[in-house]
Amino acid sequence: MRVDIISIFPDYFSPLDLSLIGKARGTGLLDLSVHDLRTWTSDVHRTVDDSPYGGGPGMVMRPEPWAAAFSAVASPSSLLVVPSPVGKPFTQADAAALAAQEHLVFACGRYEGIDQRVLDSAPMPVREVSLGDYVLFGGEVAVIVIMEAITRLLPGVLGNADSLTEESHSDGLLEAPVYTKPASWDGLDVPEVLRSGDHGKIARWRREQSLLRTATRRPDLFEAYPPEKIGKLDRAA
Ligand code: 6GU
Repeated sequence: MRVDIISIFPDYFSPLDLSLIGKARGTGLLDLSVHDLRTWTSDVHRTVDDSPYGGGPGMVMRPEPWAAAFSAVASPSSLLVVPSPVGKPFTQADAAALAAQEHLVFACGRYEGIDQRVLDSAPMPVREVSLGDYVLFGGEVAVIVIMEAITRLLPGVLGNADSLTEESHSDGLLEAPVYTKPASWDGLDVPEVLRSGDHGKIARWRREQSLLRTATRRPDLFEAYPPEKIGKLDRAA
């Protein structure tokens, strides 16, 4: 997969050299480039922003550098991803959809945002995504988050593909709690069932914990979970 990130703070993206994303880049599974938006300015001050029409606080990113940047790095078959607090909430399903794309372009807005005409006239499809109901300084950290969510879904990045199907949000539920050695620690024991060796019983316990956790912590997810799937657990148990 090819990814181009455009930002006025390219240094923000040094974490993408590390760990599993760095490894995916090293092995060629991920072809990632970071670009300084100011590359595509033409004035001596390398201006990227100006005051908002209609008044109000802060500054807005001017359209010209963005248009020039898209001409240089994108094509009509690219997908433009714009992190923004006014975007659609980013979910695991969105991560999977983005991971299936051949080429992503991320446009990191700063200040009060990017001139709307940039998104309305972009020469490729555009997705505005939000990480949640709060405001960040800019899209940079959001892009790092989104890249983590995407990269771990790329075929060949994770050794064990089961960890993708059995994790939180893969089936609309939160995952059950996990434990490792020692079996007894600080007076606290690992649940007996997990040490029983009975794989059917373990699967039922995990499923029950998963439903319980989701119902108590995320009633919104639990409400959206198909009731007939809960019934299936009862029959299995
Ligand atoms: Cl994706 N970007 C910005 N700038 N702020 C946000 C956000 C994204 N998600 C929540 N707040």
